[in-house]
Amino acid sequence: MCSFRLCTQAVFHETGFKKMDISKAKKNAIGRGTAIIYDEEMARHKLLWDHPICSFEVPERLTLSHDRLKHYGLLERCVPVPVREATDEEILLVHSSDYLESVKTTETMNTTELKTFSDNFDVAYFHQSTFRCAKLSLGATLQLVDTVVMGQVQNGMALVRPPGHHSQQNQASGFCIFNNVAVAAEYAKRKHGLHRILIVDWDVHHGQGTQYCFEDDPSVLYFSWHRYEHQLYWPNLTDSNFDAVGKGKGAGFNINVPWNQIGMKTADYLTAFFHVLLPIAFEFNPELVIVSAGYDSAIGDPAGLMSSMPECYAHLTHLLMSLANGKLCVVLEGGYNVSSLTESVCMTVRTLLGDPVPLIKEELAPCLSASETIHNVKVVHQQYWDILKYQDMNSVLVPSTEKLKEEEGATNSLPILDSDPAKSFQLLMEAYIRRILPQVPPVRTAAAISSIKSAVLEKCVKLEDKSLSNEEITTLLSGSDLKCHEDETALLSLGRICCIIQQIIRKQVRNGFAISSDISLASRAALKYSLKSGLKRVLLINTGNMNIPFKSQEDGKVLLLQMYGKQEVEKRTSKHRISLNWQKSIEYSGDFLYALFEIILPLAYEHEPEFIIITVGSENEGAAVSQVVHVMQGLAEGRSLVLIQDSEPQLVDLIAGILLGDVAPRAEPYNPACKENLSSLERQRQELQEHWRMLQYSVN
Ligand code: X5A
Ligand code: ZN
Repeated sequence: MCSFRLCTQAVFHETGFKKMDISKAKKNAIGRGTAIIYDEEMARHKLLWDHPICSFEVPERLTLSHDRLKHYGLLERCVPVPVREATDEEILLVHSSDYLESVKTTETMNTTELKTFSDNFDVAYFHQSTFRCAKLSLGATLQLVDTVVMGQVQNGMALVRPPGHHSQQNQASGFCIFNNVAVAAEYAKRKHGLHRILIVDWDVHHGQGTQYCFEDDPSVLYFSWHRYEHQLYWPNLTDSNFDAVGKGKGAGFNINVPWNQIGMKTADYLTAFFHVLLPIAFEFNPELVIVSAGYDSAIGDPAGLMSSMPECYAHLTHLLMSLANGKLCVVLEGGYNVSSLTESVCMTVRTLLGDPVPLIKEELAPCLSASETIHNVKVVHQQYWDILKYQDMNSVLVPSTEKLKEEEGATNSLPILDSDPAKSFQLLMEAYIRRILPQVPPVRTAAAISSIKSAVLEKCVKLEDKSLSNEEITTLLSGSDLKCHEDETALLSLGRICCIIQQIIRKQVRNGFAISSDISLASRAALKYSLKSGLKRVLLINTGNMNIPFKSQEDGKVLLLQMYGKQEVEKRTSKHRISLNWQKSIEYSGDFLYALFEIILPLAYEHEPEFIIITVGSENEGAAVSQVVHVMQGLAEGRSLVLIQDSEPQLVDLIAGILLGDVAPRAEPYNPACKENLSSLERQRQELQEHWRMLQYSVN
């Protein structure tokens, strides 16, 4: 994969910013901020005897994550929120009073007594400070929920230990004392009156404790992926398999994605998001999202043995920020390779703060075993979710992994550079992060508009007016387009668009938008200009219904996704020109969400664009368009240009806000999908999956 390069061909003349205060635009005060909740007292809890497994869960996991946030200057950009102790009443929302009383007694135990007490549980250890730390860990999580739900911050992360998701009503388990996230969800229901909460558990272990709490509760949707290996991996429960879908009224509200192989990477995780979690989550339409954020699913973890790099968590976080009006609470669970853990925590917080999401450097295709798992999850959940209903899934597949294991041998081997494996891993990780971290452009959003009329637009930088030179006109415009040659206003507007693209390529500006009287012309010119400037892969998403002519020599460089309107049949010769053939304008409904998450987003990821152009035509619903614009910011390090038809002025503030980092509005109520559209989309996905691996999840 080639990396994005600065434009070296000085074909086009210099363009600059109009004199204005860039420092003002820099602040761009996005949302309401990101909370960070931490107290080093939670580092007191530690193992007092030898234990081969418990020795992973060390205090440094917390202190070094905090140090790393400081190192990157992320900590000072967050809103610090103090921790507090959870009350007995709060603990009892999930746990029994017998269990609470027995944990209380550990405060005065000696080491021998603590060890005997710990041996009652399936992998857990207690220290004299454990009860206090577990109350702080839970209290920190509740503080986070309070600040996010009450709107004092947009989102946030609680850096806590001990972790929570294995803990159950009557027992500690897997290093967990109280189930922080489960209590938090229950608390959000009782104290804040929430009706729909989504828990996303990206820890590599199954949060069986959380599953047991909400199995029959349709108000809490629990999603967990986990290392499973046909039940050979801890906690070795059939309850962790894909067919545990929830019980009674809660049937369909428990989603398990059991990985039957180690070595899962970003593409596998994204495939689970695109084809399972996101469609269902958008149909569920949560009011709050809580993440059981374990980073033992990342590369280098001695427990997980998975392969995803830290930037994976930037993508996962970004995608979840499009739900629940951006109300996102991230709560630390596992993660036992300290370098991998701390970098991944930083990726998460950086994304919560609205920084650009790094490009993915790994192969973007799921492995066969992941595809099989995802297929099976979809089969069992199809009956519960409208958005999956019309997919042609047939029956549960028998996983082929046993056979594959013999053929391939071990899938996971880490490069070791030093005699001290932890140190060599740390060096490797740091070098890698330096390479992939996107440069943050000084200006967030540039606007090609003639005048600034609203508070949102005030936060954008307006570019200097610049008409096109004759040379540029002949390079950018061809055939019938040349007639706009005479039109000063049209040339001025194209000049502004080229200027934005140039500044985006030079990393002076992250993204931009333009209002145009002819977006078909504008998008052709923008496409040409970006390819001329040396960009290798551009994604053009056309939400309107105008036709954009496509040159065969651009094939492979440009992926054109046309959302609605008719496509000329003879043009259907390229896998890079895709039309969803929608017969109505896009609106925020089940079929739109299906198209966005199960087709457009996977295709966009697999194309690996360096730049994205989105055209917004007439009659499209703001909520839908802003969702498209928001999710696309996760690609191409956020380098994107939105072209808005001048007949749609009401969309300008909304789109400018999204580009500046606002969250996309949640549509209420959920608008069910139209059966015909879903079936037609599913037919198209099946046709396209022959050419696009990110669309493959069924292996028939
Ligand atoms: C929170 C967490 C892991 C327990 C592993 C026990 N626990 N074998 O990651
Ligand atoms: Zn874990």
